[in-house]
Amino acid sequence: MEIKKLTTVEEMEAATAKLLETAEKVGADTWQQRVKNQTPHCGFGEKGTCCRICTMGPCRITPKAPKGICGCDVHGIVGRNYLRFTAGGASAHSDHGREICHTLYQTRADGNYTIKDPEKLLKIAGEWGIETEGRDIYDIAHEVALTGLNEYGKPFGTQRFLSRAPEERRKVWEREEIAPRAIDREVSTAMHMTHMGCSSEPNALIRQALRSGLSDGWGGSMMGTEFSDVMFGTPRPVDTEANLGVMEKDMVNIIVHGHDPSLSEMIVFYANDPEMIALAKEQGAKGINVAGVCCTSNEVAMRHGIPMAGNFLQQENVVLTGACELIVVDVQCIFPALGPLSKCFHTKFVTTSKIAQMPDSEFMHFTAETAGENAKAIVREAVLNFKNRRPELVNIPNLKQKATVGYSLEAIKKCLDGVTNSHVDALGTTKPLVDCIRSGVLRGAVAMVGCNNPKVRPDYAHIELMKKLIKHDIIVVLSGCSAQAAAKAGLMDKAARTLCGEGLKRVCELVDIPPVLHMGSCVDISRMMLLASDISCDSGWDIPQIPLVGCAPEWMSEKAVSIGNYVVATGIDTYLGVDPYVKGSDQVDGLLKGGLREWVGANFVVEYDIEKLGDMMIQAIEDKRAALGI
Ligand code: BF8
Ligand code: SF4
Repeated sequence: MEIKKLTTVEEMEAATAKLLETAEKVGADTWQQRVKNQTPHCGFGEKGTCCRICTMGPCRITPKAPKGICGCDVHGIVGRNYLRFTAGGASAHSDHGREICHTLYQTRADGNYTIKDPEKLLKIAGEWGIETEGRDIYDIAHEVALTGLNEYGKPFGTQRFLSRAPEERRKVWEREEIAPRAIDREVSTAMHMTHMGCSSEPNALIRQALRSGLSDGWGGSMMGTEFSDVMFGTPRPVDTEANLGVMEKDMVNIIVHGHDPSLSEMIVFYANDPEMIALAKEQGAKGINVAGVCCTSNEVAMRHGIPMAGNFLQQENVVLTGACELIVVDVQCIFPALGPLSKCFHTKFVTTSKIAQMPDSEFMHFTAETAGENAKAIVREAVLNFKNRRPELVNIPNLKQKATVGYSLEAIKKCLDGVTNSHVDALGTTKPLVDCIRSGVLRGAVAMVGCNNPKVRPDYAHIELMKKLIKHDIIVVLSGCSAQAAAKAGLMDKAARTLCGEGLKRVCELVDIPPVLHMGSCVDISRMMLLASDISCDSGWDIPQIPLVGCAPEWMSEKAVSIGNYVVATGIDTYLGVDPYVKGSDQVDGLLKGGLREWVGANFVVEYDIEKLGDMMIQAIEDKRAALGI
């Protein structure tokens, strides 16, 4: 079999270098330049040893000044900073989930948003004890949405979705007093604990970081994922393409960027509207092409096969192609740089959410009630902008790869079911996967997630680690910008199975899957938590025993830290390629990298050397196998 040819990081970098020439020509500012301006970074910030939570400070910890003015030591300061970082991430993910709850509340049979997966809705209603018998599906949806919204502020009890975790795990969370209560309460408690004159004891601070993280992963994010599936369909394998070459020279290019599928779904819908396509043709374009950036891209790729233009550090590149008529964004991971950058081209930069308003953008408020007309107006604006393109600036790199995406947990189980014909229950099972791991055909699994970060050569860590892992018969599940790195390189093409070890290759052939599986956006890491829970139930292994680790080699955001906290608190060791600003305190650092194991059975590992990081993960998986005696 011919070995699959991947797109190399060098090829991607060469394409970027060409685009940077355009940037220079038009006098545009880019992140590559801004990194130079910001380097070296502040050492206090990097170590987490600067406190500015009251105006007696800011206090910076040095050997000469080992305490802040209030007497807080370095461990308290580093721990508080870490907890605030986590709370920022948990709030962002969970607020995304809240928006999705509101959208679910707006669903109507004849409305902008409808129910596409009633089965999933009924399943959740059943789990939550909501009456379904003889009721209209939209009545049920509204009650589920309202119940979900109450998860944010309920005065008593813990998150409803915790019931999906294995019993052992729930006991750990209770024992350690980290079972998450109301989502907003966990964020609020984090902010309160870190107020001047509250907690400065590292154990207490890190415990609350785990709890806030869990309120995200098993609360807000999980609702975001589940209700998105209910409204927009649970992803199933679908073919698409990835990298900047998906932009079309002769078409109107609309880039959707951000996170909330409520917006991107509507844009995709109206980009297919015959009236809009006719208008595009009138303007001299061959049609309308929608492509995505960041997690929004994952959402619409997984459900509609919309091509993925790129990940986080490629967002400026889409504008630099000179072929982007409009870039429409909602929330999170959007560079404010896009405003001034788009002004150097004909590109319209449209912000839509009151949560993310930026200078030099056109604000077109998008709401669930007016979604249809908002989306149509945005698509129309893009189409009418086609004529303003400056042909001399157009340069679309000739880079793209095929990808099969859409491996929700349900889809993975269905694929496995198809092979074994087990049909153990209607919803499928992970037992065939467990059998493969038990027999050693697969050594284990890695959940690779997260961003790009200029501190790591962009995409290099993701791609190199994936190549290494699949060669060792370790299956990789992906989300977020890590997933797009894989797709851009060609690792999500089923033909990439030629790069696997013999065992994984056999599994991929039998099940007809690529060796790295796209599980969705960052809120969809909740899908991975459910996958781990299912494997635990199907195998009888406790989650920390499963030959499974998490990895975020290029992470950068507060959300990523919140995720890291809930992945570790769920019992999955997590390997990072970037430090979470805690080096200033050996106590906090020691807790995260070791002490947590006593609480939750897993911890963080940080290693900048990507080769070593990969070796460590493989070793950890082999150690877990040995401990299980398999
Ligand atoms: O939530 S992986 S850069 S896009 S933070 Fe952002 Fe990071 Fe990408 Fe999605 Ni996740
Ligand atoms: Fe300084 Fe304490 Fe105020 Fe922080 S809370 S800025 S350490 S005085």
